[in-house]
This record gives sequence, C-alpha cells and structure tokens, in this order.
Amino acid sequence: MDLQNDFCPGGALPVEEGHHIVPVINQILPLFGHVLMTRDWHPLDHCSFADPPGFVDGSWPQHCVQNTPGAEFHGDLQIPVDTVIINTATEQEGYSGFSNPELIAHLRQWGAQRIFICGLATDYCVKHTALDGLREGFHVFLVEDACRGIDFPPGLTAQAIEEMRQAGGRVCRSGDLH
Ligand code: VGL
Ligand code: ZN
Repeated sequence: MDLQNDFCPGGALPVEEGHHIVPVINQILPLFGHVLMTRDWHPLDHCSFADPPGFVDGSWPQHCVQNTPGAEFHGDLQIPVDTVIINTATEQEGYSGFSNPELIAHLRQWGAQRIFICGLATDYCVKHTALDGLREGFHVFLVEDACRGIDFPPGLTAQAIEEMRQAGGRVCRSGDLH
C-alpha cells in the first residue's frame, strides 16, 4: 500500500520510519505469484487538503498529487515487472484499496484466496484495505514489520492492528514467509 515518497521522511505527509519497510518488502516480493501496488493518487484540488495541523478533522496537508515526484513510489522499491498498479482516492479521500474496483477484479481473476498486506499507513490505508478484504471473504494477513503507521494520536497504529485482528485478520512477520 502507498509506498510513495510523500509518505516517507522528507515527503509532504511523512510516516515515521516509512522508508524502513522498503528493504523488508523487497525481500518478500519474490515470494508472491501476484503483486498489486496501490498508490494514493489525488488531483491537485483534492478535497482532503488543508494546512496542518488538520489531522483531527479528516484533512491532510497536500500530498500524493498525481504525476508529481511525491506521488512516485519510493525509488528503492524493487517493483516486479508484472505488478498491477491501483490508483486510489482520485476523487474523495478514501483509504481502502478496494475503493478502486480494479483491485478486486484482479484478485478474482487470479483466483486469490489469501492476501498479504503491507505498506503505509498501518492506521489508514492498510487497515481499511484489510477490513474490506475480510468483508469480501479473503484470508487476510498483515505483514506487521512491513508496515508503518502515522500513529497520531499515539496508539492509533496498535488500535488499528487490534481492529484487524478482531475482524479475523491474521498478523504475521516477514520472516514467517518463505
Ligand atoms: C493515507 C492519509 C492520507 C494512507 C492516504 O495511504 O494511509 N493516509 N492519504
Ligand atoms: Zn491521501
């Protein structure tokens, strides 16, 4: 999910240690037959933008504007050639990868039953995608050390992981996958 420059340190909406998960994800990517990468892909006049601090009311500083460097995937991410790119939040701010119907269309086409989710941010896009995946009947695994959260207010990331667990998601670590 959303391993984009704006969500990494130096970006417009940085997630602490966001870039630390890049090598972790690079290590597990070859284990999967199918890879989807979502990207937060906002128009310039996107409704969710506001000057900080505005996180409480659902607004964010301007970030991940379509076709800008901030919206590009982190440069060290080793994107497999057949990766499917899914744009999200192109109109309203929405946090689930499932908000773009292309995502489930690919999963169905592949006959996927399990989905392993990682990326940014644990307490927003990762969480909402995991919960939607469970609602759609997939077995959902959160690769915990391959995610980072915004965690504002502190504790939000832990709460998100707990919500995913309660909903039937399973939490694993990259080292468990082989
Ligand atoms: C996200 C905040 C705003 C995310 C996207 O990808 O988790 N968070 N837009
Ligand atoms: Zn966004």
